[in-house]
Amino acid sequence: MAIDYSQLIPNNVDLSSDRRLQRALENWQPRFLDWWKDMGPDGTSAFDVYLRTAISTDANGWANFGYVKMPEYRWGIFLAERDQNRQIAFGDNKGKPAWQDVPGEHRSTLRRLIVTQGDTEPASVEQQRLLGKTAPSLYDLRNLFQINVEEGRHLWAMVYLLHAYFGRDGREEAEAMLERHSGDPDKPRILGAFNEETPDWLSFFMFTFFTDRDGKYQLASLAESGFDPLARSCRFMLTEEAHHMFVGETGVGRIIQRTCELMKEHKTDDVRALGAIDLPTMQKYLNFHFSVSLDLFGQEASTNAANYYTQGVKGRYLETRIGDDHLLVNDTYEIETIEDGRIVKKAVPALQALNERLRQDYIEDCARGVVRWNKAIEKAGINFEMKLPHRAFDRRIGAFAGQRVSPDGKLLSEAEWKANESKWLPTDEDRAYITSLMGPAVTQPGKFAHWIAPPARGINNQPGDFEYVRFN
Ligand code: BYC
Repeated sequence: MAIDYSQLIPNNVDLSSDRRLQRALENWQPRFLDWWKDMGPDGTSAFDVYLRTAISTDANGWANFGYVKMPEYRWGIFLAERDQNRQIAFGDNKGKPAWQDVPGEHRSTLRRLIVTQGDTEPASVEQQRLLGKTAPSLYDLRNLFQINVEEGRHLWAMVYLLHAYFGRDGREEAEAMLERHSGDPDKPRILGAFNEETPDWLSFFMFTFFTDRDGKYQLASLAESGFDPLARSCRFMLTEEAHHMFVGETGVGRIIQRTCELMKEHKTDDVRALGAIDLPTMQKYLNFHFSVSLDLFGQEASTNAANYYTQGVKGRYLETRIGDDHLLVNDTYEIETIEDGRIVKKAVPALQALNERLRQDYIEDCARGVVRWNKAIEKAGINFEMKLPHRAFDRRIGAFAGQRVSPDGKLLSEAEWKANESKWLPTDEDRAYITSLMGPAVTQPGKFAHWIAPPARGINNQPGDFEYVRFN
């Protein structure tokens, strides 16, 4: 169904046929806009930003580019097309028609998953609220804003489900989405990574590479859900997620490129003296963002995850392409854990290991990105390799929480950890240095901050000096 833009809330769910729901969402809309003004990108209401807006949810008609003032962005409700014959692909309900409504027995589980997913979206906008002040170029500023409005729309996607399918509880949860805030000591966001700060652009690019990629894997698992409206919402959200990860991968890649250029030109490793970001510091930021993002997958052995799967509410990554029985009751899966002071592999029931399996899919995907960064370093003739740290490094959730483990996976004493921590994770001094590079936003079209290379091509093939943001 095409998106109806004539409505106050653009949608492709025939919202006007359900007056009650429409009114409830129209009631939530001004609260969302107030939240955007208070907690969204700071001081940007008057800017004209070259944004893409979805015009249809099919592959061909996706994007429409044009200047938009962000508070006027057409946030709305877009679900991927319904497959009338869709069946649940896994668990006890395998082979049954996908649910068009919420089964009573899975109501609280589904609500909890939708709330957890929804909560991350406004959280990331809050985390990135001040970055516009220090943007390294108009191109980057525009990408930040594109991500911000899309995270706003992802919140809309989950709020629609809460309003449409969870009655009063759902409406209350939708309100609470705007009341919790990233890093708020009293009402924090639900998941750890979303209460961390994103104070500079290196952190932003690492976040969009690593943490948005968790979004990809979680959304892909929810896109397998037996609850069809959730599956269809997530399918469409995934199409937007790809751009966010692109921003992360190319952002880090462009910093690497600039650093390597300067190392070669000046025949030195000491690029800090030249106002650039040295590769060891980038590695430390990578370590931090990777481990924080690994925590987002939950416990290695999780009964919650087993239940989600058995009930048919949350599947595996690309569930329908996996060639097994999709029940997993007789299968085992190897996880890593600590026993007798050592990291060991241990087979556990596959159903319980689903968080770990998804984490493994995620790690392999991250590793492919790191290979691409390393190719660029090698091509520049520099002898340095970026590495993903071991999955047990610096974890807060799961079997390795609170353990001292080196990036190459050795269990350490507290003293050994303390002696090396500053080599592995950003220190206050590193952070101060990165902050010192974040000057006033570079606003001249085609110009870039000293520490980052220009992109290979413009958004929507625009020329290098395109005016992506007009400040008015
Ligand atoms: N922080 O059995 P477990 C995105 C809790 S990102 C705090 O492993 P489960 C985006 C857990 O809630 C994608 N608490 O739990 C990216 C549980 O609590 P209870 C977000 C945590 O349920 C960038 C307890 O520990 N989407 O979209 O199997 C920008 C036991 O753990 C954490 C989703 O996450 C943590 N890191 O797994 C914008 C999908 N980890 O029951 C957006 C929906 C675990 O003891 N969520 N806990 O009170 C889920 O599928 C699951 O809730 C989780 C946790 C995978 C997160």
